Amino acid sequence: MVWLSRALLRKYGTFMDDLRIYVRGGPGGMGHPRLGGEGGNGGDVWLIAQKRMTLKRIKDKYPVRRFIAGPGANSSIGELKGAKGKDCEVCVPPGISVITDDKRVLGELNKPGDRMLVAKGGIGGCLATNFFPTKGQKYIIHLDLKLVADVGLVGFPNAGKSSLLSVISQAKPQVADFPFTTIQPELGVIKYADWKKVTVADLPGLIEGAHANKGRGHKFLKHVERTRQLLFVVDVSGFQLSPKDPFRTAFETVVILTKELELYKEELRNKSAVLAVNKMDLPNAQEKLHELIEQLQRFEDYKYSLPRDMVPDFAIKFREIIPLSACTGEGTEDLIECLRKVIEDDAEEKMEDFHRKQLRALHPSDTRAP
Ligand SMILES: Nc1nc2c(ncn2[C@@H]2O[C@H](COP(=O)(O)OP(=O)(O)OP(=O)(O)O)[C@@H](O)[C@H]2O)c(=O)[nH]1
Ligand SMILES: [Mg+2]
Repeated sequence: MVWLSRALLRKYGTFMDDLRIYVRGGPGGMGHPRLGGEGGNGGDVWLIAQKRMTLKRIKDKYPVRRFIAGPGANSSIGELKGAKGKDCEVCVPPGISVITDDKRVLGELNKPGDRMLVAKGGIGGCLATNFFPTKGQKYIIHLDLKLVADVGLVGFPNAGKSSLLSVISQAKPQVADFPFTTIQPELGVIKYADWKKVTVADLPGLIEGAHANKGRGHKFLKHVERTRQLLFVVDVSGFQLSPKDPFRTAFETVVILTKELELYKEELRNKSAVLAVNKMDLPNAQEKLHELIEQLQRFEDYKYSLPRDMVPDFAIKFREIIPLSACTGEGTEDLIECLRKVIEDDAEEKMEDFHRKQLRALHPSDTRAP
């Protein structure tokens, strides 16, 4: 297994979703004490989101990963007000969170053209600074790439997430009967007859303890955060990571996945979710499906049969439960239609909410507004 993961890492090792860089604003220029001249301000460092840019390209182009803006010009007899230093513009991929070394989020760049100032240049020398300039700001920051997708696949390893993605979209992710086949997120697009598109992110399998970064859980959970809709994928027959790990039924896998999301970030449990019960072609799948549905419907009764630390504070409410088989294709059309419907319903709800808020803002005293 170790050999296998190394081979896979060699193959997929070029994918990067985090890059640490050094940024420094330019120093200000000297003032001119005798003539009262002001030095120019130092240049600033900006991040600019650009289509088709990748973190890997930034790293290849700037192996030292230092981005320093130009110095402000000194004040001189010919030019009393020194010119501003040259700004340094770093092109980054859209869908980036900018994070400090101590995990503080400074901001996000979500779409091409978004800009963010990350290090301001120093101030040019002037009367207030006794004509001495100040240095530019300097930081070490992380460019943290999150996938922006409509739907994120969430499940234990081997549940059939990649198989499902390859059936419902044009993507061809690797599929194999060992855990952790997928080690990097991959995007697929579902194309509908009327050209509507829904993007789906295949994420590496989560395991128990993912919230505490077990199995590099954080790396994968962070991608879940940005998807609009979660698609839980479970194996109707349950899951066992290895012979020394406990066997988990389909119900237990749903409960554990919910708990892992909740422990990682409480807000995740408010995300809209659909449940795909996969491998319905296997023997006894129908009985197991009925059992799972019964357990989910009567969650409050069944949760007492589980260890306490496995049970989430709130049961996730699935918008739909869809039995299917990625192998035979049974049920996958229902899933494709269902994903579109829930995404459109959500968008409509958000729009209504927005209009309601606007109405309230226009008539603050009108309590009759819905
Ligand atoms: N019988 C049956 N097997 C399936 C089905 N879907 C997937 N499988 C098998 O389950 C195994 C795992 O499938 P993957 O699609 O790689 O699973 P995954 O969830 O992407 O796994 P990781 O990438 O490891 O997280 C493969 O051997 C698939 O052929 C199904 O509907 N029925
Ligand atoms: Mg996979």
